[in-house]
Amino acid sequence: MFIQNELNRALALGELTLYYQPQVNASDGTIVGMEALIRWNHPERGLVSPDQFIAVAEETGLIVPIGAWVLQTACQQNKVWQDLGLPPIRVAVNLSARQFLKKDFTQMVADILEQTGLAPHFLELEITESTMIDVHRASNTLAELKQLGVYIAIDDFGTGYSSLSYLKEFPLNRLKIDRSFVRDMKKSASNRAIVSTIISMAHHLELKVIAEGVETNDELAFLQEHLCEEVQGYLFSKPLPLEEITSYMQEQT
Ligand code: G
Ligand code: G
Ligand code: MN
Ligand code: NA
Repeated sequence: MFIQNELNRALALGELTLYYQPQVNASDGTIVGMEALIRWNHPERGLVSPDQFIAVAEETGLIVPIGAWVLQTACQQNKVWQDLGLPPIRVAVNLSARQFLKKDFTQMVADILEQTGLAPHFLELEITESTMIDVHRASNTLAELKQLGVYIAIDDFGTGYSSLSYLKEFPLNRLKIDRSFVRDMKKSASNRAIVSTIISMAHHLELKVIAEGVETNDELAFLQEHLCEEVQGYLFSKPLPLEEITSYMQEQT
């Protein structure tokens, strides 16, 4: 496909860029993290969303070098924010299964942390339930990452086809409630039931919870009432390019 050759070049030509979206403490509104979200600044097509190229990158294996670039860039940027004197926060990075399940993945993360000087507890890795389907390989990597001291979140929680058994077996830190459940909570009693039940289950398993796609004050109020620790969504900010998110952080402090 056309896009594949172009994607090959995109990394080398510096056309890939990271946007950042704040993750906020639900009770006091302080920024606790930033999710890094990749964009492709295409010379003709403009800003291309990851939905249009991550799948191709996964099929071709290009996700491995692209993913390494994302990790490196996000860790380095978080260190720069800290060096600017901004309050220390986590940076959250999305991972594809293919990238996470590679044999040398933990070593690569360790190398990036060492090279950027970012402390491990300022990095959170977001994996999806589908990454857990290969239980044996996932469990080895998760044990190594816990040893390293980075955090693990399950992204899009509740939308995958995996069983829940991994939740009690693996060293995880956080569930990210998928935005499809947060959306329409006001109208949908089932969505409210799913959201409150995920929070309660997570807390019983000693996991923290972040809700994504929070767009309204009503949604925020419901999540606060149910003791969801963190929130993320357009109510606070959409994903922004580096300069804008840095200004946003400076305004908040
Ligand atoms: O930011 P946006 O809504 O366009 O993201 C769309 C999807 O792309 C989300 O599911 C998100 O997890 C995924 N995504 C964004 N950045 C990355 C990345 O750096 N690596 C991987 N594997 N997926 C990403
Ligand atoms: O799958 P993942 O959680 O990584 O996807 C994050 C995506 O969700 C980003 O592409 C971002 O643009 C999108 N997003 C973030 N906040 C909101 C929101 O409040 N509403 C909607 N509709 N999308 C959001
Ligand atoms: Mn994510
Ligand atoms: Na998600």
